[in-house]
Amino acid sequence: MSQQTLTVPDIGGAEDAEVIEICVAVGDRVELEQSLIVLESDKASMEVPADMAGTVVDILVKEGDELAEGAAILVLETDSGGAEVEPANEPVPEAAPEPVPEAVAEPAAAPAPSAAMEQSVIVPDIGTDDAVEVIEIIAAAGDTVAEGDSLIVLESDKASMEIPAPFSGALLSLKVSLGDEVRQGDVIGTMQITGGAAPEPAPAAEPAAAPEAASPAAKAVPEIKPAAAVDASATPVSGGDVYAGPAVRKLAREFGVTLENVSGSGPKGRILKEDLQNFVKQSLSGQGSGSAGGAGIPPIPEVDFAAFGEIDVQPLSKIDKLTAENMHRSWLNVPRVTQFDEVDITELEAFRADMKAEGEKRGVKLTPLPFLLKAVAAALQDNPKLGASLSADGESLVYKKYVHIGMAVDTPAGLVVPVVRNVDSKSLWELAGETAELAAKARDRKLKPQDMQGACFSISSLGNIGGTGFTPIINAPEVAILGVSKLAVKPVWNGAEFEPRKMLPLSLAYDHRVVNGADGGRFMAQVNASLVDIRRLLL
Ligand code: CAO
Repeated sequence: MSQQTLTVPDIGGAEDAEVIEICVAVGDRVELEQSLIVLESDKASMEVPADMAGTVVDILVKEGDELAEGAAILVLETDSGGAEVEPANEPVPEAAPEPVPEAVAEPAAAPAPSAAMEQSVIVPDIGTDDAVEVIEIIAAAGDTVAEGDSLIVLESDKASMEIPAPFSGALLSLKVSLGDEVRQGDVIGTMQITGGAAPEPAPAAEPAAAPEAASPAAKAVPEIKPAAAVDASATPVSGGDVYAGPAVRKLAREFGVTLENVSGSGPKGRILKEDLQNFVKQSLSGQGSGSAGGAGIPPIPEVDFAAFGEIDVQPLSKIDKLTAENMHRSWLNVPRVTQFDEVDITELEAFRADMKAEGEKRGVKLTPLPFLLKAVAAALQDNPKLGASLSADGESLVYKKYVHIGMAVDTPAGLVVPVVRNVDSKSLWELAGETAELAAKARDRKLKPQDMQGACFSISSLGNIGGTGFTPIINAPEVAILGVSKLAVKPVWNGAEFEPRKMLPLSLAYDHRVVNGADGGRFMAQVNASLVDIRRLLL
């Protein structure tokens, strides 16, 4: 075992990338490639992965710190049994880096540019082999651009990144549209290079720039030419004269703000996050003071909390922001009814206790959740409206022939809802294993987008946390969700006397445009009956 200090890898030359999230804590076990911190520069946000496995013994940065390549992040007790490990970010001598041409468009895929010639513009190394979506087109065919001016913005699930012009000249064509997916090496356009002299092939990469084997680059930006990715900030980009980084552009999209309407207070008129925030504040207060425009919803007044005592402002995680957006959308769009019930699961609990030893043998814990999934799956098959969705035009109801159920999982980064597929055809043991696996993946941030898609219905179980009942928000376009609260032993009248029974509180929230009270009542009655007597699940 030895201790290693992990440092910031090549992040495209950014000098002041801000730590916006720390993904690990002292004592955590860290696997190779696991995200350690998230950095955000004015061009991109990027996760910095571990380049070795081990246990975190010290964290040397805090949120808000500004870091450059080589800055120490944390100290890791590594797994390498006693042998001294090379410092994380030093190049391995045998694997000396190949000279890297400086131009962004990969010359390997195009002939070396010569004066006034036509050149393809190619997606450079974007830190992933996956296809990445074009979320913004900044330049247009016919524009004259300087080397390093941003042409388009790409967004993966890890980062957004601007693709800069590899040369100065005229953009003859841009072959991508919004929503297209591109990969490293794809041709996205052509340029007529101006300025007479052919661009010089760049000098060999500095040996200090570690090769990937020695130091995996931060997952987001990396090989996009540093000078272009960062120094280009000195030159306003084209595209409606909007001059802003991806983080600001993304925020603007989330707010629905047209950046052309926002004036930038940064160097050379760059639009800063604060400019956008001020713009939104002004728009809201204008709306509040005049005749209520838009949806007519009055804004919540801004309060200076620091005036009343010490405060600590923590940025929301990406998941928190997405959840807030989804919840708000559902809240505003869906007329919701919540219906409550209490289910006697005394027998189910006795069966679960009987199965404990077998579960241990199988290495699976049988919680109430798999029973709930099975009971809901059966009730969905008999009451298919609860698993249907309204079509986008509101003219029809889409019934699904599959039974996929989402389960809300509480994670340190926020609420996520992975989906258990084909619940109707799985055994309780299978469901127990799969739900535990999905919950673990959720907490380790290992879920893929497809793991969270396709549900017909969701279950939100707060049973292990507490509460006697709650009104869950529907995960639209699903039309119903089951909330599960904490089991309590209660006196129940059996016709002759009160006896202690284990009662599980359930709440079914549904979209009243699709599900009426009788539908909801029948569904709930069936779930109830299946949980009271789980033999019904065999019928
Ligand atoms: N009442 C009492 N105890 C319950 C219970 C209930 N309704 N449901 C589960 N438990 C018990 C389990 O039996 C287990 O106890 P034992 O260890 O003694 O067997 C314990 O609570 C822990 O269960 P668990 O949480 O590990 O597993 P689970 O299958 O019950 O739930 C999951 C998995 C992922 C749903 C859960 O961990 C979770 O994240 N819940 C939060 C969901 C959430 O945030 N919902 C809100 C969304 S809306 O804001």
